[in-house]
Amino acid sequence: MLVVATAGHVDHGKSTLVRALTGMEPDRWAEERRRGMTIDLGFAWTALPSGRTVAFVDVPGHERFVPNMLAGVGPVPAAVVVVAADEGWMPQSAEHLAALDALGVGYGLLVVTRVDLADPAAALARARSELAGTSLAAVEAVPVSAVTGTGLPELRAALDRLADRMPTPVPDGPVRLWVDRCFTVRGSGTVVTGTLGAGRLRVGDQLELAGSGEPARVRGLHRLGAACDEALPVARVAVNLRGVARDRVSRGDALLTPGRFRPTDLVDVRVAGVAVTELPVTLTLHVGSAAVPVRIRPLGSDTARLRLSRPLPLLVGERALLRDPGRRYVAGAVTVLDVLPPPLARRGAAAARAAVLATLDGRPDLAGELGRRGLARVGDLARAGVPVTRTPVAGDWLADPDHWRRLGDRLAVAVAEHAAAHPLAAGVPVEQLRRQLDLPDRLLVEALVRSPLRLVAGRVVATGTAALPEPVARALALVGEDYAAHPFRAPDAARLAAVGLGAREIGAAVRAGALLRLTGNVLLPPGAPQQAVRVLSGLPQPFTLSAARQALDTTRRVAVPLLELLDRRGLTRRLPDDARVVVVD
Ligand SMILES: Nc1nc2c(ncn2[C@@H]2O[C@H](COP(=O)(O)OP(=O)(O)OP(=O)(O)O)[C@@H](O)[C@H]2O)c(=O)[nH]1
Ligand SMILES: [Mg+2]
Repeated sequence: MLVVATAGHVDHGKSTLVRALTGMEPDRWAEERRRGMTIDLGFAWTALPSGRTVAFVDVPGHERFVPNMLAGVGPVPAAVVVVAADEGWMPQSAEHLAALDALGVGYGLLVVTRVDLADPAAALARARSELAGTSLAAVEAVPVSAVTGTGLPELRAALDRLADRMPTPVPDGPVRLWVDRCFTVRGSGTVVTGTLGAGRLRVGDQLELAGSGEPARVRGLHRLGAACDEALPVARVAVNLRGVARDRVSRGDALLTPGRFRPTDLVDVRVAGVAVTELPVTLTLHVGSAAVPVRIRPLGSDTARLRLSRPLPLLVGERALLRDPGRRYVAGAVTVLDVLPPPLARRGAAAARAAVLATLDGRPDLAGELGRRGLARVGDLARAGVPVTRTPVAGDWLADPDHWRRLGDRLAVAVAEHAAAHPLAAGVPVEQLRRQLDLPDRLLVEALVRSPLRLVAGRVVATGTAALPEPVARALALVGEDYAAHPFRAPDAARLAAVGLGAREIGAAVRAGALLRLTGNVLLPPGAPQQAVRVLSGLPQPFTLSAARQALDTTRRVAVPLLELLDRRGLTRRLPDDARVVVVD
């Protein structure tokens, strides 16, 4: 389905044209028909020569109703700019074009109407020159008279060609349906309408309202006035919502796929068409069908931070416009650069931020986002419109590779410093390191632990003799000489006391991985199990405890717990007669 909005000055024949093409009445209100003037959005549709459908969102041209016009064009991907041959280019022709250009609407047609009243050449030439340099510069132009029917067949054909050029919609994307109408149907409850630009809607779907976060289930679905079970983009749809009171939803709200958007009230943007320092402090931001007052904080010559008076489900790269509702003009074209901007608390933060914003163009860029943020959650980036194509470093956390390496280094330094200050302490608690490195999640600390660091019972410990205090390292060197001669002979209590290894020193050495504790104070070098397996595989299999003891040149005090350790690690297997075999894999 091709969905197009009309645009153009009051009384230039937009509604008459829609009526002539569709046979439907776009002016829904009695007051509109009485005054011969569109006040609010109108909807009408018809089949094109190709058989496909075109649906119109007909907008008011009067300057008082520009906010309604903006709600109509905001969510629609294409526009028909209407100029009357007899009146030519007028103020709202210009304002509507400025709005379409600001929103980046690049698909459309120029229609010069009322050609039965005047030669269209002058109006056409002027409109062409006004369109030049805007997003609609390249559109086809068609002169028509809705009264005599001149040009209508050509217009239908041009609409078909426009439909051919439109980008293919994404049916599998998340739904963000900007509500442009909301009403109650007796017996059915609340109904909202909108233009479904991406994603599919089905009866029974669970959605949520952007404004309140309230859940809303699709109770019924209409596409162009006909009930259906499913609607694919692009389509005009009416959605009957279960569980939503009429006063809980209004134009400017949006129906969302749950969890796929993150409404935000703080965005950093680029503003085109005006120097941001010349903007008033407050303006109205128009995006989708929403119009929200915003406070503007300039952050550079063409970038600014907007504080929205209510959160909107915005995406990086989104186009919007700023308008001065009092003075009635489009003040600037907005491109959203960041929907999760960092706070600007420190001195100099605003200038630094301006420098960052100067490098952004609104194109979602995962590497860039991670480079700037260091760390980010998968969901936050996806909900901001940034496709996530990398694997998290921990949980749902993504990290910039350089930042992650630096964090790893800082963690090692922090653990080493702690060990130096508290030589015999059992490592540093994960939570303490999380605070020290200012990380948002303990999972990140745990993921940063890599050799020679080790995670032991909620603490990060340094392993290896290098991490031990000097006297302990010296004592270990002495026992190391004993082990060199007899690797499987554990030093007895007297020897341990002689070299200065008390209970605390032994504990530190064991945690650091410099000693292996078999039981109590039965200690071996950390590589003893592997070495033992090498020796034991040289024995005729199976072998007895006594054979093992002799081959390892050790005592029962060591051999019994050592073999039990090997059994537990699956390196040896104990047979029913208490003999063992080395497990070969
Ligand atoms: N002669 C002639 N009159 C036309 C033509 N198109 C529209 N009109 C007349 O122009 C007047 C305004 O037409 P509308 O269709 O209401 O104009 P509009 O652009 O929808 O106006 P707003 O919605 O108020 O902005 C009406 O009196 C129409 O009958 C045309 O092609 N030829
Ligand atoms: Mg009208």
